[in-house]
Amino acid sequence: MNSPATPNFIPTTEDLSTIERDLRFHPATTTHPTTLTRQQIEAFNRDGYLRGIRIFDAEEIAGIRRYFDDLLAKTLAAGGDSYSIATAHLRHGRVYDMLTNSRLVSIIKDLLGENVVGWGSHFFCKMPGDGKRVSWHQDSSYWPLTPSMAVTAWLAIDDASVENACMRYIPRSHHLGHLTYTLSENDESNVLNQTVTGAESLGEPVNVELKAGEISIHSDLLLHGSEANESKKRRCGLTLRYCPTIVRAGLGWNAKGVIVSGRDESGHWANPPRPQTD
Ligand SMILES: O=C(O)CCC(=O)C(=O)O
Repeated sequence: MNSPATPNFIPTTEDLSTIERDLRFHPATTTHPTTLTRQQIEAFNRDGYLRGIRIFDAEEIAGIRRYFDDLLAKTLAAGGDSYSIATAHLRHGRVYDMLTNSRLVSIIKDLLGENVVGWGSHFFCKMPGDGKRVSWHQDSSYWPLTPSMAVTAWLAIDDASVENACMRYIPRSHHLGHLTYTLSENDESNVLNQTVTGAESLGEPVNVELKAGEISIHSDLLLHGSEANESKKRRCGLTLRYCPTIVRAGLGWNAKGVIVSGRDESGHWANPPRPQTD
C-alpha cells in the first residue's frame, strides 16, 4: 500500500519490484519522418527532449482551457485536488480526443514508429501559491512498463514560464540509465514520491517555457521536475503518454492503452473506446 501522502496513481515500490524491467534509452530510429525534421529526431536522441511545438492554435487551446476549468471545478467540488485528474482519457471524451489528436500522433509516430499506444493523461495543475513542487525524477522509474520506450507530450493549457514554475529538464540525463532515488512518501510538498538527489550535478537544467497550445516531449528516462508556483498565475499542463505497442505493461496498466496508430499484433493493450461523456 502507498502511504496516505502518496497519491493512488503511483504504484508502490513493492509492486514495481515484482516486475523485471529493461530501463535503458532506446533511440528513435525513424529514417523518413513525416512531421518532425531529421534534426529534431537527432536532437531528441541526443538531448532526450523537444520543446516549443505548436499543436493547438489560440482559439482551440482557449476552448480546451474552458473545458479544463469546468473539469477542475467539478473535481475540487468532489474532494479531489488539482493534481488528481489522472488517466482522464478513460473517463472524459475530450481528453481521449487530445490523446488521439492526429497532429500530435503524427509527431509521436516519428519518434516511436508506426504502432503506438496512448496510455496516460494526467493534469499537473499548479495553483498559485499551492507550495507543490515535482522533485527531480525519471518517469520510467514509476511505471510498470518494459522496455522503457515511452515518451510524454506535455501540453501547456496555460502559458508556462519560470515565473509560474514551468518544467525543467536535465539535458542528456536519459543516457545515464535508471538512477538511484530516495522515497519521499511523507513529503507533502512533492506531488510524486521519488527524488533523485544531486540531480543538478548531472547537468545544467533547462527551463521549458511554453505558450498555451504548445508541447514539449520528453523521454521516460530524462530527469525532470518543477519548482513550486509562487506567482499569481495558474500553471496547468496535461501530460499525454505514449509507447510502442510492443511495450508490455504490468499491474493491469494495459487496460489504459488506446491504439492511436497502427496495430497491436498481440492484443496486449485493451484499446477501450472513446468515453461517451466529456
Ligand atoms: O508538470 C510538472 O511539473 C511535472 C510533470 C511530470 O513530472 C511529467 O510529465 O512526468
